[in-house]
Amino acid sequence: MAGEPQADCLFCKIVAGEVPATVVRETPTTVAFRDINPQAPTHVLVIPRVHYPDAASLAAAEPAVAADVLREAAQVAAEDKVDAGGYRVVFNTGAGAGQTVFHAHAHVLGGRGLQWPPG
Ligand code: D5M
Repeated sequence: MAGEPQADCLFCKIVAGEVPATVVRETPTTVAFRDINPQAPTHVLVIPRVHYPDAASLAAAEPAVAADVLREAAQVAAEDKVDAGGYRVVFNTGAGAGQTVFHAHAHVLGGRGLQWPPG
């Protein structure tokens, strides 16, 4: 069912504590942890505890939780002190955009200059 944990989902396993992660923040609806392959000095993923395959389906089904993810992205940037210098929040959506884990997640990237447009 939509929103339910998926047995084959890596990020559902992180939410459940079955796969280790460097968790930096937790709320009743979200978990934030450091990316295993960081692309910037700060590279944190903010995920909803509920399972939706991407940000679009999360926002459509549970807009309040999607807002929680955005709020937590800002909190992560503030706690890592990258907010003043500027940071980026990215939702890769679909394989063609580079999405590899199909559990909605925001990348929070900061701590270095970021080019535009991204590759
Ligand atoms: O981003 C998926 C991201 O998930 C990618 O940047 C690597 C990261 N990743 C994969 N496995 C782990 C674990 N176990 N811990 C932390 N981070 C992880 P996408 O937008 O789907 O390409």
